[in-house]
Amino acid sequence: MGVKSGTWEYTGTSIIKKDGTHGGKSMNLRLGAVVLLGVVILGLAFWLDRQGEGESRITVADAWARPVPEAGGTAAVYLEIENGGEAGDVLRVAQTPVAAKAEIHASRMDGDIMRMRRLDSLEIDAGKRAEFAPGGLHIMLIGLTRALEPDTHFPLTLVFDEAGRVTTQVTVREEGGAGGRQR
Ligand SMILES: [Cu+2]
Repeated sequence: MGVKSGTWEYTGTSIIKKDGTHGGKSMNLRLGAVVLLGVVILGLAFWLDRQGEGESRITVADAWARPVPEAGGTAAVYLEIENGGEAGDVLRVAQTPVAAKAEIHASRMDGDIMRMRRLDSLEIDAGKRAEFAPGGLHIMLIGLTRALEPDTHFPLTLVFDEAGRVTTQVTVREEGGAGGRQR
């Protein structure tokens, strides 16, 4: 049942003028136009918002690690992370089935001693590239579950705030060895 007020009756879906003139139909059209305009404005606002925010677009390439003869030890994975998107992103977590734990590490020289420390996260700004290379950033694999045989591969998953999970194949090889850089 509708709600009566004066000469108008609100039926829930349309407003009909009770004296039977064509007023009801034009009200209906006007209401429809207002709703449509609202939808268009909302859609536009959402689209503009997405444009402003942009998106991160993460690619991981050239992942490699030196061979390790037996399980139980550690290994370092080197790779390149590129953010070709419009927004920055943050690397938080690394996972691989070949190690109990994978951490983000940064090395630096302290006098003659190479020291490394664990990073909780690594920011990669829009349009920037992070190079993980010997003597610098690396993914530290701790507690290898198996040996890393030369010329084999294993999966490594990196988890980013925006891009989510990105899995890459790590090539086991000597530095600058056969296979070289690959895309
Ligand atoms: Cu390390």
